[in-house]
Amino acid sequence: MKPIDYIKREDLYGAHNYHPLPVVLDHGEGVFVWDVEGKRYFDFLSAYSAVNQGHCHPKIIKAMTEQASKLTLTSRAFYNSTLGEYEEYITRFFGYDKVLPMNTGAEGDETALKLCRKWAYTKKGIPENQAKIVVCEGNFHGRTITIVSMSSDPDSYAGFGPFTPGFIKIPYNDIPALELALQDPTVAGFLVEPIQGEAGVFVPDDGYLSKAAKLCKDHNVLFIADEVQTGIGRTGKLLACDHENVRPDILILGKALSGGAYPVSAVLADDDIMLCIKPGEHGSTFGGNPMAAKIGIAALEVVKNEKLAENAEILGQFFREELRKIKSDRIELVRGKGLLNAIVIRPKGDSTAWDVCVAMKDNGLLAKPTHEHIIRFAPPLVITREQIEDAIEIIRKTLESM
Ligand code: IF1
Repeated sequence: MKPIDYIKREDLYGAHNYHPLPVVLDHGEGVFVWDVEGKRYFDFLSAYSAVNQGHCHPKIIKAMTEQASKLTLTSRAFYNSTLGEYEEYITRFFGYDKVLPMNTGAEGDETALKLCRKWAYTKKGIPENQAKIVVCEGNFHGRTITIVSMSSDPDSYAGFGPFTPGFIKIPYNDIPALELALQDPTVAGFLVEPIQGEAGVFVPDDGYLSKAAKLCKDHNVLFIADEVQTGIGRTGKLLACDHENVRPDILILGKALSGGAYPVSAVLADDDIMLCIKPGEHGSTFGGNPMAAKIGIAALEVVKNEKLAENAEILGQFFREELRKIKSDRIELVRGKGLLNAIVIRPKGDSTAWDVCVAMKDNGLLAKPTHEHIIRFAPPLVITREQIEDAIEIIRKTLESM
C-alpha cells in the first residue's frame, strides 16, 4: 500500500474530526519516526508532549509488556498488587498526600473540577450549586462538554451547546482581572495552564503564576494547574509551576505520565481536598489499572534517571538561540520554555504555517501548526545537542527556501 492508500482509507472509514499532515507513520524510536515507505523524520510534536521519553522507550515498553502478560485490568471493585505501589511512587515523586488515577487529560481536568466543587461545598461552605471556577481565555483543557463550556475558541465549543454553567472567563496573564474575579465569594477555584499550549505556546510574564497562586491563597480559592502538556520535564523543570516555586492545590497530569505508551492521567492533592470525594462518588473502569500503574512508574523513572527536565532546560535555550539566528523574513517571533517552543510565521502570499510544515515534512521534520500562523516545536526530551543541530538545519533550509 502507498501512503495515499492509507490516507484514503482513514478518510473513508474514520470521522473527519482531524486534518492530519499527509504523512503515514509506521514505527518510532527515540526522537525519530519512520513512515510506511521507510523515510525517517524528526518528531518535533512528540504526540503533543506525550512522548517526552522518546518513542518506544525500552524501559517503558518492558514494564508494559511484562505487566501485559500478567494482569491488565481488575477494575477498582477489587484491590490489586500494582496500584498501591504506583500511588506511593507518584505521590512521593510530586510531593502530595494522595493521587486519583484517570486515563486521559480531559478526564483529569474533569476530575479536578469535580474535586474543586466538592471541596467548595464541604469545606469552603459555598451554598449548594453555586460554586464557580475561574478559567482563562485561550485555554485548552480537552474536549468534553464541560471542558468546551470553558473554552473561548469557537472551533472547540460552537455547535456543542447547551453548556455547563459555573465558569468565569478572564484574560490569561492578567493579575488584575483575577483579583477582580476573586472578589466573588462563590469562587472555588482557578484553573490555569502554566503555559498555554493550544493558544500557541503562550508563555505568561514572570511572576504571573506565583502572584496568581498567592491571590488564590488569600481568597481561600484552590489554585488548579493543568500540567497535562507542560508537566513532566517539558518546560525544563519537572513541573512548569516549579519555575516560580508554585505548588498547586490540585495538580493535573497526563500525556507523558505514560511516555505515550498508554493513556494515563492523574490528579494530585493533599488529604484536606482529596478526601472530600467519598467512595462511589467518582471513578473510571480503567483508571489506575495495573498496566497504567507499571507504565506510570517506569515513565517517571526515565524522566528522573535520564535527567530529562535538565536536558530540556539546556537544549531548549540552545534551540531558541539557534532558531533566532535563522535569517528568514518568515519568522516573526520565537518563544517558549524548555523544549516547548513555537515560532510565529509571517504569511507570504498564500503560503501559511501549514505550507511550512508540509515543506519541513518533505525535508524530514514533523511539526504541526496551531492557529494558522504558529508552529509548535516540542521534540522528545531525550534529544541530543547534535540532533538539535541537525533539526535546526532542516528548519533553516526549509524557511530559507520559502
Ligand atoms: C487533540 C492542543 C496540545 C492539553 C491540556 C488537557 C488536555 C490537553 C493542557 C486534554 C490536550 C491536546 C489534545 C490534542 C491536541 C492537544 C493540544 F493543541 F489542542 F492544545 F497538546 F497542545 N489539558 N491537548 O493540552 O488531554 O484528553 O487529549 O488526553 O488532538 O485534541 P487529552
